[in-house]
Amino acid sequence: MPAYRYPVPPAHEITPQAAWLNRRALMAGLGAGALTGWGGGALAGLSLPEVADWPGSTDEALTPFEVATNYNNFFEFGTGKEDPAANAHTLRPSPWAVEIAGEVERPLTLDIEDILTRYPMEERIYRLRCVEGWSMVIPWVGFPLSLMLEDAGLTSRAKYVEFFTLYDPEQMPNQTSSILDWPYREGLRIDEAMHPLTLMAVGMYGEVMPNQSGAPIRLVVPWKYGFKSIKSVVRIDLREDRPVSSWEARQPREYGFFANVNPEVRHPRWHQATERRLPDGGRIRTEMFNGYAEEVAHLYEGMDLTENF
Ligand SMILES: Nc1nc2c(c(=O)[nH]1)N[C@H]1C(S)=C(S)[C@@H](COP(=O)(O)O)O[C@H]1N2
Ligand SMILES: [Mo]
Repeated sequence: MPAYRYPVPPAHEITPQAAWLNRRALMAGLGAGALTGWGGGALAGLSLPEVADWPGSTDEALTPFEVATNYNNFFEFGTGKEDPAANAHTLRPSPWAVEIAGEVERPLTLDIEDILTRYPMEERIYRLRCVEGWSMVIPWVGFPLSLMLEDAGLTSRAKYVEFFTLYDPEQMPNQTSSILDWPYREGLRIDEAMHPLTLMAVGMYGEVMPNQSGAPIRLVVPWKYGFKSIKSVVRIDLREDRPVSSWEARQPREYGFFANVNPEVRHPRWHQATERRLPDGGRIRTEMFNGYAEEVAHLYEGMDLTENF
């Protein structure tokens, strides 16, 4: 387990949030566990095995866990940043299975319990940057997606990967709204999916994944805008043709397929040259590929990134 300590947020940061949580708890008649999300996988009986340290982690200060789990985008539970923490207690992370199908030699269905013991787990501290202009630094627990794809065996026609979130309005109440075309869908090119930085995460801050952060298993692609990192994945489909993500389908001018963090490509609504590192609000420069250019720039050689944004 990690040798460092998680930063304890100063009182002025935690107090308003704690007060807010207490108010929500009283209103909803729920315990704080359900609200912070630690009731999710933990209450469902999931636990993490041994977790190894990963040498590539950033040494930037971690975003306090209270902030990372109470300021989320997870539209299945509402469009407000506090909605997922307040509402995601209806998600049941176990039983849960992930299906790998399409252009594979051995279609696979893996229970989350199998996944937790089958793959070597690492703690990787990555930056996460949302296209809206905020960013965090999060210690994920997970394993390379490539390991799962290799288990299924790719056919020569496997050129793209499509991911699907669970569709179940009973567990994800905002799926009754038409804000997005459900289930949430995302896609990667096969070389992006097989890249060693591309992670399937099953936990964060040394614990099983909180519901609002995408329990029990989510994608994390650190060089792309946050929306590519699809939460609560149930299906992974290998395909020959390029999939269309939920966001791209809704607004193709704003959400490109590649969604690489790129300070030089403007977004119609949000500034991309700098970002606000949560929680203190200071703005810092956004780096090309979110600081992972050395590892991933070669994937896009010869592509016009203004056109393929
Ligand atoms: N299923 C699903 N996955 C999702 C989203 C969503 O609304 N639904 N939001 C995305 C966006 S916009 C971001 S920025 C990240 C946020 O992840 P976090 O809550 O762990 O910070 O999740 C992404 N994955
Ligand atoms: Mo986002």
